[in-house]
Amino acid sequence: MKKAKAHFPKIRPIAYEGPKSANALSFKHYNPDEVIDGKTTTAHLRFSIAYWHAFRGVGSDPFGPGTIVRPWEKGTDAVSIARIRMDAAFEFFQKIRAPFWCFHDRDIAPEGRTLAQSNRNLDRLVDHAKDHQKATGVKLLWGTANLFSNRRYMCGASTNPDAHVFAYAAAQVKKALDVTQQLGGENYVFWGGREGYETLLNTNLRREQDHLAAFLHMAVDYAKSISFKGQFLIEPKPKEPTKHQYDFDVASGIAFLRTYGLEKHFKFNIETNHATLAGHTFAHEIEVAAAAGMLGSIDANAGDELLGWDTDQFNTNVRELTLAMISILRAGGLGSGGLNFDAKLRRPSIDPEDLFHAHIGGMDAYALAFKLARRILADGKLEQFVANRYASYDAGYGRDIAQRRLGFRELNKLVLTKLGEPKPCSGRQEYLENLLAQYLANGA
Ligand code: XLS
Ligand code: NI
Ligand code: NI
Repeated sequence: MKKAKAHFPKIRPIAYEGPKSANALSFKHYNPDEVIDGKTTTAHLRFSIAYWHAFRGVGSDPFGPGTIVRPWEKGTDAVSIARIRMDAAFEFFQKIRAPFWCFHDRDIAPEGRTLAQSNRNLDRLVDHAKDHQKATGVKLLWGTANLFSNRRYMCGASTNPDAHVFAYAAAQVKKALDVTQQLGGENYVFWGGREGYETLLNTNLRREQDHLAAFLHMAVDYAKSISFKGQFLIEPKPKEPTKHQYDFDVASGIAFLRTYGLEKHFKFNIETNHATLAGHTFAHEIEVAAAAGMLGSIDANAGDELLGWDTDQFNTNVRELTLAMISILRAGGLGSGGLNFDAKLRRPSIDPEDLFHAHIGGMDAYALAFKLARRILADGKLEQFVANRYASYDAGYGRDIAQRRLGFRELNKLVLTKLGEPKPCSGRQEYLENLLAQYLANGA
């Protein structure tokens, strides 16, 4: 591949300079090459850049069009612009030291007048991406299809009342799976888009859920037929764009998948801001997925405590991320998943340099949280506390309860003849919060 012109000429590859560095364009905690337990930090954290935000985000909101104008967005031919944009993107991936990227089909290539034309455009950009991946070593964490922007999807894709739209969405996802496979994608994501409803006055909820399940079964069958090895991921979100999204949260996602016999084929892509919109903490969603053996990947971002929509901000809340990391590490990590920055610049952050500040902050916060979580787990105080709290189920009648060897009759007799009144025991929440605060204050 011939060397392209630099799109971020003033910015050198970001280097680790340690927590005391005064250089804003350096990592304070993310030391990509540091080897921990035989693996580089890069391989542990598997950071990924979200193409739609980093390279298609323009800062628009319902009150005005974009504010962010990139110097490389020049020309009249949409496919040529898309190619140059991709050059800029891969330069960024390398300079920010991200080993992965993620995209929707329509992020990387313009939609054509027909599906055939859209597919041709996509093929051209996929070829370009292949060359870039080869030249840089950056890999595809996951691919997905945009089934929500085009007008045809205004009433949903697979849950659309019109079977014609369902068929179109199927054709689009078939192609998205093909190209994800061609680029070696390690996962494929299904975020609900407009799979939900606004009013029951025009909606048959049962039929829509049946159709969504039919769609996912078709995806599973097709992936098998092409020997696609990537992991399928559902990304729950409770609301936005529709008022009632069907994949509300991880728990309802698990129920949906089990109802329709899909649970073996899917894990979850958990997004911080979607968790909080559902009224959960980030760590709660991770724990629910992990408990079912379905923790897949993370869309790393943050919401705003005061706003009730998906603000997709970069997350620098080390406390929140440390708790999340504890849950992730305890579950044995993310496997083929990673930490994808599904996060965007604020509307007035218009310089290319802001892209670097944003991602440096997100990466550093996660890297610090990772180290803190490792320390906390290695220390074992928290783990030991929780283990002790449940110790009564480890032996005797407690173990018989857990193993379902006793019933109400036996326990009734046991309480009446032997056990009597239980002795209450403190949950020690404040003590544990202080312990956590101490870990955070002492640093990694
Ligand atoms: C939107 C979602 C979306 C998915 C990919 O809220 O987070 O960006 O991650 O379709
Ligand atoms: Ni997301
Ligand atoms: Ni989101």
